[in-house]
Amino acid sequence: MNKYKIAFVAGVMTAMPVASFAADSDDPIVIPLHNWSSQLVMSNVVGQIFESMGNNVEYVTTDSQAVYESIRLGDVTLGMEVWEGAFGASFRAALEKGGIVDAGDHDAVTREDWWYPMWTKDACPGLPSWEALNDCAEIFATPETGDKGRYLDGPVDWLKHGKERVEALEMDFVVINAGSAAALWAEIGAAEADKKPIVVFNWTPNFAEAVWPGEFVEFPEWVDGCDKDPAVGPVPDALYECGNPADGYMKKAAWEGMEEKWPAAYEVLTKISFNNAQIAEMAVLVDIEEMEPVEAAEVWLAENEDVWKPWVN
Ligand code: TMO
Repeated sequence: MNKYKIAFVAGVMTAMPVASFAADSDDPIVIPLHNWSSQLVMSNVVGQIFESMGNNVEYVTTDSQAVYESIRLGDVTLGMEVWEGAFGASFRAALEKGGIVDAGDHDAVTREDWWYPMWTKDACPGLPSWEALNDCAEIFATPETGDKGRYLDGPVDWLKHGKERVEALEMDFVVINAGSAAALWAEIGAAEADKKPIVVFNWTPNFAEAVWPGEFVEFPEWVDGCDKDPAVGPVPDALYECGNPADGYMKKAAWEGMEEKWPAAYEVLTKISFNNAQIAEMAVLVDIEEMEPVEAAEVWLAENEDVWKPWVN
């Protein structure tokens, strides 16, 4: 606490109950950074909002599954993008153990799954059904996959269980994990010139929807427990045969101790809610306009004061 704050607190101490002075700790709020653009921009947006309130912030690059254990233990303070499809299972597991809290939903409705650019449908008109995709498997074959189709899944830490799904549904596909999100965009870009049919992991909200019209493959509809109980879902002895939720949540998560240690920042965190257009725009700033996430966050904050200032005041 600086001298000014001490003098101020002393001056009003007699008039107000002590509890109302509860100030945020000077310790840094630890914000995790992951490997896709909207998360990087949003995390910097929120970090810069906290800094504007006088808080200290530290960023750490972490694995996007292991982070829920780190939040639970208080090593990381919060998470801004808990996507139901990719991280619902890890988040639920951490909630059960304790130490992490659900800090509310964003407005955004999310989906993450197998996806194709629209030209793919010309070569496989039965799409978006997964059975039709499977009947077309050979048009997705590459030297690497022999006579089976190639599906480019996300990086392994997004844990999409593509391999398990292919096995459970007995699909004629080989699942390859991309090394990075950029590898997914490169795959779509390379296929675009001669309209080569491809199927890759993608999600919404994202910048990609503004660049390449496309659709998600329709797998057996998600039912709760499909990833936990083999009896749930259309294949009796399998896990992961369901598609990801078609209208998934995006939540914020926080360490249970955040509310007491940084009450003002925690209150702002609970108010923050981004919609699909805002999250897609954050990705656009990096993936199309080629800004660094820190700079993208500065631009976003400068252009959207009407969105975020009410959360702070
Ligand atoms: C977690 N992600 C949005 C990349 O699917």
